[in-house]
Amino acid sequence: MPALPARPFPALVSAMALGVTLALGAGPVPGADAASAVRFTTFVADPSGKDERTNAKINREKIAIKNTGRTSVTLTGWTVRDQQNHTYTVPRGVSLKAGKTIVLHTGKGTNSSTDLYWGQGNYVWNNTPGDKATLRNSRGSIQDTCTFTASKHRSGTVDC
Ligand SMILES: [Ca+2]
Ligand SMILES: [Ca+2]
Repeated sequence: MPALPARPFPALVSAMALGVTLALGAGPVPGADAASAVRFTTFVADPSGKDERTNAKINREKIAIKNTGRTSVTLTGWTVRDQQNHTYTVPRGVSLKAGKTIVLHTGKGTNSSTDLYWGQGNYVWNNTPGDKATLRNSRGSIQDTCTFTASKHRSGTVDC
């Protein structure tokens, strides 16, 4: 019996199978990124108050990324993108240890082990429902998405 059924997306299926294998503790593998383990948690798409265009206010727009796996993941080259194709690329030297969370702020700031800064001078995430964050790994494979839905519109925050 073939290992993989004939499906429209064999590459995706094999990538998922690889992720599962790694999550089960296959150990460090060169190039492994424990793909499915890294995901969005909290998405503050429209923070409270007016959208005054100050850096401090813009940085209240943020999205948290968590490594739910058991091994550290290098995030360099990963991207976060909105529905309008504003794209943030994680710079060199950024990794996320098992169980840790890093928060991507829309505005400017100094990156640390807990916070990343997109460097935008204006808001990226829409105030209206429907904007969607997409997380891709360095190979361009989608790892997670989080949509600012109508039901969450009042609070401005989504639990992904
Ligand atoms: Ca806003
Ligand atoms: Ca947007």
